[in-house]
Amino acid sequence: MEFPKAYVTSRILHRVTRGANLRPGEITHLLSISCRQEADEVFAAAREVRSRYFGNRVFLYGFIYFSTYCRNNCSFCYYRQDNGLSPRYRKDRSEILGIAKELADSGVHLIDLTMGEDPEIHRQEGYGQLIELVAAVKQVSGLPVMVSPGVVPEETLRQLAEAGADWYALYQETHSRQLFKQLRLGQSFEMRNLARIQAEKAGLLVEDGILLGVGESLADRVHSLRQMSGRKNGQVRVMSLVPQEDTPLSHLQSPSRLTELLAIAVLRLLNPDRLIPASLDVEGLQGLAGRLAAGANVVTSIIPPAQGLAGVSQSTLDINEGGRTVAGVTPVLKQMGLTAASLLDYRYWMNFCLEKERGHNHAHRYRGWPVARC
Ligand code: SAM
Ligand code: MD0
Ligand code: SF4
Repeated sequence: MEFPKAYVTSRILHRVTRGANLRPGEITHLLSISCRQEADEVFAAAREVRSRYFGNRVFLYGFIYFSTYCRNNCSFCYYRQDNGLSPRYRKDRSEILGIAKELADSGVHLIDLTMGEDPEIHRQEGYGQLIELVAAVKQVSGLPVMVSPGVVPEETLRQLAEAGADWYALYQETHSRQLFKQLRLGQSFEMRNLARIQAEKAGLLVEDGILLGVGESLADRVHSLRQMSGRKNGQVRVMSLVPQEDTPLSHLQSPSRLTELLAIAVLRLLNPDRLIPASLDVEGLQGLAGRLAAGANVVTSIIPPAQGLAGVSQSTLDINEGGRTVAGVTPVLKQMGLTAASLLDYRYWMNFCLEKERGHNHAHRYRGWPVARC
Protein backbone atom coordinates (compact mmCIF):
# COMPACT_ATOMS: atom_id res chain seq x y z
CA MET A 1 0.00 0.00 0.00
CA GLU A 2 1.27 3.44 -0.87
CA PHE A 3 0.98 6.16 1.76
CA PRO A 4 -0.03 9.71 0.76
CA LYS A 5 3.00 11.94 0.08
CA ALA A 6 2.14 14.42 2.83
CA TYR A 7 1.95 11.59 5.37
CA VAL A 8 5.38 10.31 4.36
CA THR A 9 6.79 13.85 4.68
CA SER A 10 5.42 14.21 8.21
CA ARG A 11 6.87 10.84 9.20
CA ILE A 12 10.30 11.75 7.89
CA LEU A 13 10.28 15.10 9.67
CA HIS A 14 9.10 13.50 12.89
CA ARG A 15 12.07 11.11 12.84
CA VAL A 16 14.69 13.62 11.81
CA THR A 17 13.72 16.28 14.34
CA ARG A 18 14.18 13.59 17.00
CA GLY A 19 17.74 13.02 15.94
CA ALA A 20 17.47 10.27 13.30
CA ASN A 21 19.67 10.49 10.20
CA LEU A 22 18.03 11.15 6.84
CA ARG A 23 18.22 8.15 4.51
CA PRO A 24 18.92 8.61 0.78
CA GLY A 25 15.31 7.73 -0.15
CA GLU A 26 14.04 10.28 2.36
CA ILE A 27 16.26 13.00 0.90
CA THR A 28 14.86 12.17 -2.56
CA HIS A 29 11.35 12.42 -1.16
CA LEU A 30 11.93 15.81 0.48
CA LEU A 31 13.64 17.31 -2.59
CA SER A 32 10.72 16.19 -4.79
CA ILE A 33 8.06 18.06 -2.84
CA SER A 34 6.04 20.42 -5.02
CA CYS A 35 3.21 21.36 -2.64
CA ARG A 36 3.90 24.64 -0.84
CA GLN A 37 2.18 23.55 2.38
CA GLU A 38 4.28 20.41 2.60
CA ALA A 39 7.41 22.42 1.83
CA ASP A 40 6.52 24.79 4.68
CA GLU A 41 6.57 21.82 7.06
CA VAL A 42 10.07 20.95 5.88
CA PHE A 43 11.21 24.56 6.42
CA ALA A 44 9.68 24.61 9.92
CA ALA A 45 11.59 21.43 10.80
CA ALA A 46 14.81 22.95 9.43
CA ARG A 47 14.29 26.08 11.57
CA GLU A 48 13.62 23.97 14.63
CA VAL A 49 16.87 22.03 14.13
CA ARG A 50 18.77 25.28 13.46
CA SER A 51 17.44 26.95 16.58
CA ARG A 52 18.71 24.13 18.81
CA TYR A 53 22.26 24.98 17.87
CA PHE A 54 22.14 28.62 16.97
CA GLY A 55 19.08 30.06 18.70
CA ASN A 56 17.99 33.10 16.70
CA ARG A 57 21.57 34.15 15.86
CA VAL A 58 22.71 34.73 12.31
CA PHE A 59 26.21 35.48 10.95
CA LEU A 60 27.04 38.12 8.36
CA TYR A 61 29.84 37.84 5.79
CA GLY A 62 31.41 40.76 3.93
CA PHE A 63 32.40 39.92 0.38
CA ILE A 64 35.33 41.42 -1.54
CA TYR A 65 35.64 40.19 -5.11
CA PHE A 66 39.03 41.80 -5.48
CA SER A 67 40.11 40.43 -8.87
CA THR A 68 37.69 39.40 -11.59
CA TYR A 69 40.39 38.14 -13.97
CA CYS A 70 40.33 34.40 -14.50
CA ARG A 71 42.36 31.82 -16.43
CA ASN A 72 39.53 29.27 -16.33
CA ASN A 73 36.47 28.76 -18.49
CA CYS A 74 33.77 27.37 -16.22
CA SER A 75 30.67 26.96 -18.37
CA PHE A 76 28.33 28.70 -15.89
CA CYS A 77 30.44 31.71 -14.95
CA TYR A 78 30.23 35.30 -16.15
CA TYR A 79 33.94 35.79 -15.38
CA ARG A 80 35.20 32.86 -17.48
CA GLN A 81 38.25 33.87 -19.45
CA ASP A 82 36.52 33.81 -22.84
CA ASN A 83 33.69 36.14 -21.80
CA GLY A 84 34.40 39.59 -23.21
CA LEU A 85 31.31 41.09 -21.52
CA SER A 86 32.26 40.74 -17.87
CA PRO A 87 33.74 43.72 -15.99
CA ARG A 88 37.45 43.08 -15.34
CA TYR A 89 39.21 44.82 -12.50
CA ARG A 90 41.95 44.13 -9.99
CA LYS A 91 41.73 46.15 -6.75
CA ASP A 92 45.02 47.26 -5.24
CA ARG A 93 46.15 46.55 -1.71
CA SER A 94 45.18 49.89 -0.19
CA GLU A 95 41.71 49.83 -1.78
CA ILE A 96 41.11 46.32 -0.46
CA LEU A 97 42.21 47.28 3.05
CA GLY A 98 39.92 50.34 2.98
CA ILE A 99 36.96 48.20 1.91
CA ALA A 100 37.74 45.56 4.56
CA LYS A 101 37.80 48.24 7.26
CA GLU A 102 34.52 49.71 6.03
CA LEU A 103 32.90 46.26 6.09
CA ALA A 104 34.24 45.55 9.58
CA ASP A 105 32.91 48.88 10.87
CA SER A 106 29.51 48.07 9.41
CA GLY A 107 29.24 44.96 11.62
CA VAL A 108 30.08 41.89 9.53
CA HIS A 109 31.65 38.85 11.26
CA LEU A 110 34.04 37.80 8.49
CA ILE A 111 35.74 39.09 5.35
CA ASP A 112 35.60 36.78 2.31
CA LEU A 113 38.48 37.55 -0.08
CA THR A 114 37.39 36.13 -3.41
CA MET A 115 39.06 36.20 -6.81
CA GLY A 116 38.90 34.59 -10.23
CA GLU A 117 41.89 32.36 -10.86
CA ASP A 118 43.75 35.53 -11.80
CA PRO A 119 46.85 34.53 -13.81
CA GLU A 120 48.78 37.47 -12.28
CA ILE A 121 48.26 36.03 -8.81
CA HIS A 122 48.31 32.33 -9.67
CA ARG A 123 51.54 32.51 -11.62
CA GLN A 124 53.48 34.05 -8.73
CA GLU A 125 55.86 31.59 -7.14
CA GLY A 126 54.47 30.96 -3.68
CA TYR A 127 51.48 33.32 -3.91
CA GLY A 128 53.30 35.86 -1.73
CA GLN A 129 51.00 38.74 -2.66
CA LEU A 130 47.86 36.85 -1.65
CA ILE A 131 49.38 35.60 1.59
CA GLU A 132 50.50 39.09 2.60
CA LEU A 133 47.05 40.46 1.70
CA VAL A 134 45.36 37.97 4.03
CA ALA A 135 47.59 39.02 6.93
CA ALA A 136 46.94 42.71 6.25
CA VAL A 137 43.15 42.30 5.92
CA LYS A 138 43.07 40.32 9.13
CA GLN A 139 45.03 43.01 10.90
CA VAL A 140 43.09 46.01 9.62
CA SER A 141 39.65 44.44 10.08
CA GLY A 142 40.27 42.51 13.30
CA LEU A 143 37.97 39.84 11.83
CA PRO A 144 38.18 36.21 10.73
CA VAL A 145 39.10 35.88 7.06
CA MET A 146 37.92 33.46 4.36
CA VAL A 147 39.88 33.02 1.14
CA SER A 148 38.28 31.90 -2.12
CA PRO A 149 41.20 31.88 -4.57
CA GLY A 150 40.41 28.67 -6.48
CA VAL A 151 42.72 25.66 -6.36
CA VAL A 152 46.15 26.46 -4.87
CA PRO A 153 49.05 24.17 -3.83
CA GLU A 154 49.12 22.52 -0.39
CA GLU A 155 52.10 24.60 0.69
CA THR A 156 50.17 27.78 -0.12
CA LEU A 157 47.25 26.57 1.98
CA ARG A 158 49.63 26.09 4.91
CA GLN A 159 51.06 29.58 4.40
CA LEU A 160 47.60 31.10 4.15
CA ALA A 161 46.70 29.46 7.46
CA GLU A 162 49.92 30.74 9.03
CA ALA A 163 49.15 34.24 7.74
CA GLY A 164 45.86 34.10 9.64
CA ALA A 165 43.30 32.80 7.15
CA ASP A 166 40.49 30.99 8.97
CA TRP A 167 38.52 29.54 6.06
CA TYR A 168 39.10 28.12 2.59
CA ALA A 169 36.06 28.17 0.30
CA LEU A 170 36.15 25.94 -2.78
CA TYR A 171 32.96 24.62 -4.29
CA GLN A 172 32.88 21.32 -6.12
CA GLU A 173 29.67 22.51 -7.92
CA THR A 174 28.63 18.84 -8.31
CA HIS A 175 29.91 15.58 -6.87
CA SER A 176 29.18 13.76 -10.12
CA ARG A 177 32.44 13.38 -12.10
CA GLN A 178 30.58 13.33 -15.42
CA LEU A 179 28.76 16.61 -14.82
CA PHE A 180 31.84 18.24 -13.30
CA LYS A 181 33.60 17.83 -16.66
CA GLN A 182 30.86 19.87 -18.33
CA LEU A 183 30.94 22.60 -15.70
CA ARG A 184 34.59 23.12 -14.85
CA LEU A 185 35.98 22.60 -18.33
CA GLY A 186 39.52 21.23 -18.38
CA GLN A 187 39.79 21.14 -14.56
CA SER A 188 40.45 18.16 -12.34
CA PHE A 189 37.65 16.79 -10.14
CA GLU A 190 40.22 15.06 -7.91
CA MET A 191 42.47 18.10 -7.45
CA ARG A 192 39.50 20.22 -6.42
CA ASN A 193 38.34 17.65 -3.88
CA LEU A 194 41.89 17.18 -2.63
CA ALA A 195 42.44 20.91 -2.09
CA ARG A 196 39.68 21.00 0.53
CA ILE A 197 41.17 17.98 2.32
CA GLN A 198 44.59 19.62 2.29
CA ALA A 199 43.10 22.87 3.61
CA GLU A 200 41.49 21.03 6.47
CA LYS A 201 44.85 19.37 7.27
CA ALA A 202 46.45 22.82 7.25
CA GLY A 203 44.07 23.80 10.05
CA LEU A 204 41.59 25.79 7.98
CA LEU A 205 37.83 25.58 8.21
CA VAL A 206 36.43 24.50 4.85
CA GLU A 207 33.38 25.33 2.77
CA ASP A 208 31.99 23.19 -0.06
CA GLY A 209 29.03 23.98 -2.29
CA ILE A 210 26.97 22.87 -5.28
CA LEU A 211 25.03 24.53 -8.06
CA LEU A 212 21.41 23.71 -8.85
CA GLY A 213 19.93 23.82 -12.35
CA VAL A 214 23.15 22.99 -14.21
CA GLY A 215 21.89 19.74 -15.75
CA GLU A 216 22.08 17.55 -12.65
CA SER A 217 19.55 14.79 -12.03
CA LEU A 218 17.63 14.38 -8.78
CA ALA A 219 19.95 11.46 -7.96
CA ASP A 220 22.97 13.76 -8.53
CA ARG A 221 21.50 16.29 -6.09
CA VAL A 222 20.95 13.63 -3.44
CA HIS A 223 24.49 12.32 -3.97
CA SER A 224 26.05 15.80 -3.71
CA LEU A 225 24.10 16.77 -0.59
CA ARG A 226 25.20 13.53 1.09
CA GLN A 227 28.80 13.94 -0.01
CA MET A 228 29.03 17.47 1.35
CA SER A 229 27.41 16.45 4.61
CA GLY A 230 29.55 13.40 5.24
CA ARG A 231 32.78 15.42 5.25
CA LYS A 232 34.54 17.77 7.59
CA ASN A 233 33.04 20.91 6.11
CA GLY A 234 32.28 23.79 8.48
CA GLN A 235 30.06 25.45 5.92
CA VAL A 236 28.03 23.95 3.07
CA ARG A 237 25.98 25.68 0.42
CA VAL A 238 23.65 25.32 -2.52
CA MET A 239 23.15 28.08 -5.07
CA SER A 240 20.84 28.19 -8.08
CA LEU A 241 22.46 28.82 -11.42
CA VAL A 242 21.98 32.40 -12.56
CA PRO A 243 22.35 32.01 -16.33
CA GLN A 244 24.93 34.44 -17.74
CA GLU A 245 25.02 36.03 -21.16
CA ASP A 246 27.62 34.70 -23.57
CA THR A 247 28.40 31.58 -21.56
CA PRO A 248 27.81 27.95 -22.59
CA LEU A 249 24.97 27.63 -20.03
CA SER A 250 23.22 30.88 -21.02
CA HIS A 251 20.31 28.87 -22.48
CA LEU A 252 19.42 27.17 -19.18
CA GLN A 253 16.75 28.46 -16.82
CA SER A 254 17.34 29.16 -13.17
CA PRO A 255 15.62 26.38 -11.20
CA SER A 256 12.44 27.23 -9.30
CA ARG A 257 12.92 29.00 -6.02
CA LEU A 258 11.32 26.05 -4.22
CA THR A 259 14.10 23.79 -5.55
CA GLU A 260 16.82 25.81 -3.83
CA LEU A 261 14.81 26.35 -0.64
CA LEU A 262 14.15 22.61 -0.24
CA ALA A 263 17.84 21.89 -0.85
CA ILE A 264 18.80 24.43 1.85
CA ALA A 265 16.32 22.83 4.27
CA VAL A 266 17.61 19.31 3.57
CA LEU A 267 21.20 20.55 4.04
CA ARG A 268 20.16 21.92 7.43
CA LEU A 269 18.52 18.63 8.43
CA LEU A 270 21.71 16.83 7.42
CA ASN A 271 24.00 19.39 9.13
CA PRO A 272 22.32 20.70 12.27
CA ASP A 273 25.38 22.48 13.73
CA ARG A 274 27.05 23.71 10.50
CA LEU A 275 26.90 27.05 8.72
CA ILE A 276 24.63 27.33 5.68
CA PRO A 277 24.59 30.50 3.57
CA ALA A 278 21.63 32.52 2.40
CA SER A 279 23.46 34.21 -0.47
CA LEU A 280 22.44 37.68 -1.61
CA ASP A 281 24.15 36.82 -4.90
CA VAL A 282 21.27 34.81 -6.38
CA GLU A 283 18.12 36.91 -5.94
CA GLY A 284 19.45 39.88 -4.01
CA LEU A 285 17.78 41.20 -0.88
CA GLN A 286 14.30 40.02 -1.87
CA GLY A 287 15.44 36.39 -1.75
CA LEU A 288 16.88 36.62 1.74
CA ALA A 289 13.82 35.95 3.90
CA GLY A 290 12.94 32.71 2.08
CA ARG A 291 16.46 31.33 2.43
CA LEU A 292 16.62 32.13 6.14
CA ALA A 293 13.16 30.63 6.62
CA ALA A 294 14.45 27.43 4.97
CA GLY A 295 17.17 27.01 7.60
CA ALA A 296 20.17 29.07 6.41
CA ASN A 297 22.10 30.93 9.11
CA VAL A 298 24.75 33.04 7.34
CA VAL A 299 24.03 36.03 5.12
CA THR A 300 26.77 36.06 2.49
CA SER A 301 27.75 38.47 -0.26
CA ILE A 302 27.38 41.69 1.73
CA ILE A 303 29.05 44.28 -0.53
CA PRO A 304 29.58 47.98 0.18
CA PRO A 305 28.09 50.31 -2.45
CA ALA A 306 30.04 52.81 -4.55
CA GLN A 307 33.35 50.94 -4.46
CA GLY A 308 33.14 49.49 -7.96
CA LEU A 309 32.83 45.95 -6.57
CA ALA A 310 30.98 43.20 -8.39
CA GLY A 311 29.03 40.18 -7.21
CA VAL A 312 29.67 36.80 -8.86
CA SER A 313 26.36 35.46 -10.12
CA GLN A 314 24.55 38.79 -9.75
CA SER A 315 27.26 41.22 -10.74
CA THR A 316 25.31 44.40 -9.92
CA LEU A 317 21.93 43.52 -8.32
CA ASP A 318 21.19 45.63 -5.19
CA ILE A 319 24.84 46.65 -4.74
CA ASN A 320 24.87 50.36 -5.46
CA GLU A 321 21.39 50.75 -3.96
CA GLY A 322 22.92 49.68 -0.62
CA GLY A 323 20.62 46.64 -0.34
CA ARG A 324 23.54 44.25 0.17
CA THR A 325 24.73 45.87 3.40
CA VAL A 326 24.31 45.18 7.10
CA ALA A 327 21.84 48.08 7.26
CA GLY A 328 19.96 46.57 4.29
CA VAL A 329 19.62 43.06 5.76
CA THR A 330 18.94 44.02 9.40
CA PRO A 331 15.21 44.80 8.92
CA VAL A 332 14.76 41.40 7.22
CA LEU A 333 16.37 39.61 10.17
CA LYS A 334 14.23 41.55 12.60
CA GLN A 335 11.03 40.82 10.76
CA MET A 336 11.86 37.11 11.02
CA GLY A 337 12.66 37.13 14.73
CA LEU A 338 16.37 36.67 14.01
CA THR A 339 19.30 38.80 15.09
CA ALA A 340 22.93 39.32 14.13
CA ALA A 341 25.17 37.24 16.41
CA SER A 342 28.06 38.85 18.29
CA LEU A 343 31.62 38.47 17.01
CA LEU A 344 32.32 36.47 20.15
CA ASP A 345 29.54 34.04 19.20
CA TYR A 346 31.15 33.62 15.81
CA ARG A 347 34.63 32.97 17.20
CA TYR A 348 33.14 30.57 19.70
CA TRP A 349 31.42 28.59 16.96
CA MET A 350 34.66 28.46 14.91
CA ASN A 351 36.53 26.97 17.88
CA PHE A 352 33.73 24.54 18.56
CA CYS A 353 33.82 23.33 14.95
CA LEU A 354 37.62 23.01 14.82
CA GLU A 355 37.72 21.08 18.07
CA LYS A 356 34.93 18.77 16.96
CA GLU A 357 36.56 18.05 13.61
CA ARG A 358 39.89 17.33 15.27
CA GLY A 359 38.06 14.72 17.27
CA HIS A 360 38.72 16.44 20.61
CA ASN A 361 35.84 15.80 22.85
CA HIS A 362 35.73 19.18 24.45
CA ALA A 363 32.05 19.64 23.88
CA HIS A 364 31.59 20.31 27.59
CA ARG A 365 33.66 23.48 27.19
CA TYR A 366 31.00 24.80 24.84
CA ARG A 367 28.10 24.57 27.16
CA GLY A 368 26.88 28.08 26.39
CA TRP A 369 27.10 27.25 22.70
CA PRO A 370 25.43 25.72 20.86
CA VAL A 371 22.31 26.87 22.63
CA ALA A 372 21.21 23.42 23.72
CA ARG A 373 22.13 19.79 23.04
CA CYS A 374 25.82 20.18 22.41
N1 SAM B 1 37.20 31.61 -8.75
C1 SAM B 1 37.09 30.88 -7.55
C2 SAM B 1 36.50 29.53 -7.77
O1 SAM B 1 35.90 29.32 -8.84
O2 SAM B 1 36.61 28.68 -6.89
C3 SAM B 1 36.30 31.60 -6.46
C4 SAM B 1 35.15 32.44 -6.90
S1 SAM B 1 33.90 31.67 -7.83
C5 SAM B 1 33.42 33.02 -8.75
C6 SAM B 1 32.69 31.31 -6.59
C7 SAM B 1 31.50 30.45 -6.94
O3 SAM B 1 30.48 31.23 -7.51
C8 SAM B 1 31.66 29.31 -7.90
O4 SAM B 1 32.32 28.22 -7.30
C9 SAM B 1 30.21 28.99 -8.23
O5 SAM B 1 29.67 28.07 -7.30
C10 SAM B 1 29.52 30.35 -8.04
N2 SAM B 1 29.03 30.87 -9.32
C11 SAM B 1 29.75 31.34 -10.34
N3 SAM B 1 28.96 31.68 -11.37
C12 SAM B 1 27.70 31.41 -11.00
C13 SAM B 1 26.44 31.55 -11.63
N4 SAM B 1 26.31 32.00 -12.87
N5 SAM B 1 25.34 31.19 -10.96
C14 SAM B 1 25.44 30.71 -9.70
N6 SAM B 1 26.61 30.56 -9.05
C15 SAM B 1 27.73 30.89 -9.69
C1 MD0 C 1 28.46 34.46 -2.11
N1 MD0 C 1 29.16 35.63 -4.11
O1 MD0 C 1 28.63 34.22 -0.94
C2 MD0 C 1 29.62 34.96 -2.96
C3 MD0 C 1 30.59 33.86 -3.34
C4 MD0 C 1 32.71 32.85 -2.41
N2 MD0 C 1 33.26 32.36 -1.18
C5 MD0 C 1 31.32 33.31 -2.12
C6 MD0 C 1 29.92 32.76 -4.17
O2 MD0 C 1 27.37 34.30 -2.62
FE1 SF4 D 1 36.99 31.49 -12.86
FE2 SF4 D 1 35.87 30.84 -10.53
FE3 SF4 D 1 34.39 31.77 -12.59
FE4 SF4 D 1 35.45 29.34 -12.74
S1 SF4 D 1 33.90 30.03 -11.23
S2 SF4 D 1 35.49 30.89 -14.35
S3 SF4 D 1 37.39 29.61 -11.65
S4 SF4 D 1 35.93 32.89 -11.46
